[in-house]
Amino acid sequence: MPVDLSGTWNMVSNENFEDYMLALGIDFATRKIAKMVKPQKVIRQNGDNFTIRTLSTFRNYLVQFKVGEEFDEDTKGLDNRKCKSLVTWDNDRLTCVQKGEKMNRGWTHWIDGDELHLEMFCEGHVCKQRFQRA
Ligand code: 1AG
Repeated sequence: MPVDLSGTWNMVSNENFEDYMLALGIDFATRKIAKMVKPQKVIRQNGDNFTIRTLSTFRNYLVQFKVGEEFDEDTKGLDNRKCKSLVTWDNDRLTCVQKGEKMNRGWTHWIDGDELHLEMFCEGHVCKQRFQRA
């Protein structure tokens, strides 16, 4: 049985987000606002089916997928690109590869103690976020 990431999680730290956004080509004004917000993750894990909502006062983002099945992702409201995304379990880490215009792009979620971790990476830049249960 894989771990269960389900729940409502509040961001408690956000390292290197600016670099990650720069790698994605996010404009100055958007970056200034985006780095101020503390998003909440609302994750629903039902077997291999996931719904992950990232909610904030500025933007919201929704992604739904089945582990092991490639899907078309439109990062609407973020960098507005189209990706072929594939999420798999790497031991207890839920890992997404986002194939598209940007090289080496993706993210990894895992739980350590009572915290949810997220690393988002793009072209060698890594943003590290931690969340605690709401
Ligand atoms: C994600 O999380 C994306 C979640 O896939 C959003 C996190 C970073 C934003 C990415 C690029 C920055 C572009 C624009 C900034 C605008 C708003 C940022 C703050 C609000 C976020 C909605 C991985 C995983 C599954 O949890 O989605």
